[in-house]
Amino acid sequence: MRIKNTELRCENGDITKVKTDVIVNAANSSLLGGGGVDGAIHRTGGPLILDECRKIVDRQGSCPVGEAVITTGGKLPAKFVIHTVGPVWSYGKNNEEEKLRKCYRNSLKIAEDKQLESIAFSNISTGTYGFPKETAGRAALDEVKKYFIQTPDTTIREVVFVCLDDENFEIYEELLESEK
Ligand code: AR6
Repeated sequence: MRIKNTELRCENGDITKVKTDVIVNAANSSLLGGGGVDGAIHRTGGPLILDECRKIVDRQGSCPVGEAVITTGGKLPAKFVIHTVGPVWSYGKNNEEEKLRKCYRNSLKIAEDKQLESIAFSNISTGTYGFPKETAGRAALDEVKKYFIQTPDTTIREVVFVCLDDENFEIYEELLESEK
């Protein structure tokens, strides 16, 4: 789908292979790596990413849920990585959806500040952190759409939702199709 000058689409695959200006990692507050997509990004991107994460933590402390920071992409095809910390799902009792929306909003703001043109999101919080995939997909797409409606002079021309698992991919395909 398209909102003004920005194309929104989904892709089935591994985000470490995606060649957008920036990819968005589903990190944890320590910013020091972990499993899932975080592990894959640090493994493929190499030690420069962790070096920069460490410096950020030394400077400003650990990263709160909903916030985001940017580092080099190291050896990845993407130039940069935005590390954002999604909420752990606790049955919707802890304002998780708003926290997840904040991850998308803050990541877009950081990309915009750097004048980037393309961004790929992983499906934040839908793995280890247990967020229901359909609810997460709807919130993500709605928040991203809202951002572009409210930011008509954006530098971002392309947004890709990269889904490793088929369930997330089908959810995004349907959501994007139904909004065309
Ligand atoms: N490319 C694209 N998507 C991926 C990849 C990949 N290479 N690998 C996994 N996914 P998760 P979370 C998808 O658990 O739920 C980490 O240990 C996966 O299918 O990576 O936010 C962090 O350090 C799922 O849909 O992130 C944190 O401690 C999605 O990425 C914690 O897990 C998110 O799954 C964060 O948990």
